[in-house]
Amino acid sequence: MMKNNTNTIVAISTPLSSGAISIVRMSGANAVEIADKVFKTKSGKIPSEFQARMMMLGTFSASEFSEQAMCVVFKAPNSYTGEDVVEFQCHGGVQITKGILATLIKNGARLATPGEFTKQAFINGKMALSDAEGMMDMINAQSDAEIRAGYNLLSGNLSKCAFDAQNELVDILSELEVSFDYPEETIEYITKNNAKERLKKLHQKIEDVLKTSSAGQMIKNGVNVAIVGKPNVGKSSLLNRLLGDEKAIVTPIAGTTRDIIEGSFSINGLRFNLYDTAGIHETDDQIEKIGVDKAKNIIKSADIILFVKDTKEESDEDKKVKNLLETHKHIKLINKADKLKNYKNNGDILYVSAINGTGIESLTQKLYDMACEDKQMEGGLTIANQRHIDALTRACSSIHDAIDNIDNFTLDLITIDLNMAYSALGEITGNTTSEEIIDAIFSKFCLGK
Ligand SMILES: Nc1nc2c(ncn2[C@@H]2O[C@H](COP(=O)(O)OP(=O)(O)OP(=O)(O)O)[C@@H](O)[C@H]2O)c(=O)[nH]1
Ligand SMILES: [Mg+2]
Repeated sequence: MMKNNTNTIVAISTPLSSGAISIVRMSGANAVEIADKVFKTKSGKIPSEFQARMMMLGTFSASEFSEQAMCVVFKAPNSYTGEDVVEFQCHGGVQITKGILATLIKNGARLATPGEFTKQAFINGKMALSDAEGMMDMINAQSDAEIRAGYNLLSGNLSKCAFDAQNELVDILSELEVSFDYPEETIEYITKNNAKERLKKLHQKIEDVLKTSSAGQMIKNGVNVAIVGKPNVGKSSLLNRLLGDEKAIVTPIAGTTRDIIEGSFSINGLRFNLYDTAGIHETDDQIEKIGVDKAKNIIKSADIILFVKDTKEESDEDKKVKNLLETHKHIKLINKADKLKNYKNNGDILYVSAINGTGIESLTQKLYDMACEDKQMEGGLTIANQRHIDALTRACSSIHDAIDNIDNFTLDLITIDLNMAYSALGEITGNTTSEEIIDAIFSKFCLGK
């Protein structure tokens, strides 16, 4: 682990705009000493005399002004960063907050870089690398499912799995080493077989985590749904109904939509990205033609397609659209159900009305079920971060090589495989990770975190 640095860092931890309160956070060996120079309670107490984690009211003496503020001291190691931390809560004006920051810098603190508080927490063993990334995912989350996935990372589910795997590798390696020191063949045979079994189990465990990646990526990126069909069947009306917003222009004129109209909404906390497209048909209109091409392209990248018609009959145009969908996950809809007298949903076709909302609930349920099928959504941990996926994939493949090599090769070679697996896992836990990777991760954090 890296050497603890004694720099005291400071940053504004809340968004810099006028609000009710702002928080300025300072962390490092001199944090309390610096705070002593600028903050005093009415009865004359200074931060070094405060009880830890007790919020105190007092006066902050900035260079240009004095301000009534709250101050709380966290003593190392019981703080976010693991160092002494002092936080000031002040009135949320931009100038006040900047003034407090400037005063602390003047008194010896240094402006933190983005993510530096969390990096310090990592350096002091407060969290593993993947935990810190989970925190960032939570902060940037756009749906409930994303928050849940981020929380799972932050609570250490992935790092625990990677730490356990690293320990198991060390254990297996040391057993193998001992057996190679004892040249009796039976011992070596038993140990090798035992190691092989353990490695196979470990491989399976990591593969199980990798299996959650498709669900994880779906949670992170949302499910892409394209609405396609011939002109005037009500695609844009459906988009508006699903979004609960009049986002797309709707008219009785065929060929209203030309550009792709996008919008996102959630079903059970999972984000769906909708794409409304131009009605697909043969046309001489130059602009509409471009729209039709765009629609055809978006079909290729969609996860699910809503194929919309407005009658049961299938026109030649419908057939053309249908041909584009054969290999895609899709839901067949007949819209304008409000105009129909007798209809019955069957497993294949869903009747809906964008105008009065009939069938929309069944549609969202079907979308959700379809998005989640073949995906491991339960069990908490889902991984979505490409960095984690790459690291686990490499760990798996090195363990696989070790299993293949164990019977026929020397200990040196197996050691190389197992070390490679260990380092790959280290990219998740933070053991053995290069400084560049660590810097790259924390630089993506916001300032003051
Ligand atoms: N009765 C009824 N009319 C609908 C329904 N949905 C759409 N419409 C009408 O159908 C016409 C076309 O609707 P749009 O949503 O613009 O259809 P579109 O498929 O986006 O059409 P293009 O963009 O031209 O391809 C409009 O007059 C809508 O009011 C519905 O559920 N019931
Ligand atoms: Mg339209």
